[in-house]
Amino acid sequence: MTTAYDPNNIFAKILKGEIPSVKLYEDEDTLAFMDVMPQAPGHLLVIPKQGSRNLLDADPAVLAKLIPVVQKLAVAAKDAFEADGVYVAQFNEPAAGQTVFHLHFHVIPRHDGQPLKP
Ligand code: DGP
Repeated sequence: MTTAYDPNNIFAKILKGEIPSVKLYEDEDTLAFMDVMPQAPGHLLVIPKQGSRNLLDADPAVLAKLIPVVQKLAVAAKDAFEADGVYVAQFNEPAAGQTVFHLHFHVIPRHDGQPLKP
């Protein structure tokens, strides 16, 4: 069973400007901003403007616009933080660690020697 999208989730409020965020990138379909609880310096989040609870209910057409932005920002974050790699992750439903129920991708620059679990 699929749980309905809640339009009052935190990231929906960020999209509406009801909660402040440090914005990094915005276009017609996508917003990227800094994670308020970073796992490492440069930890950012990329979200679609269209409301999807997570990857499981996302429209593939939305993903087709979102993923190139994730890629672009992963490259930019790696360069900006002189990282050795970039961790890109997203979680679906509480059992998998999801806490904010608006689809988002974590982009986290990683350096050699850091523990792999963010
Ligand atoms: P997840 O576990 O994948 O649902 O991660 C949600 C992330 O959202 C977590 O890393 C912390 C971040 N987060 C939670 N509340 C806020 C907020 O109000 N602003 C910002 N920028 N990030 C938030």
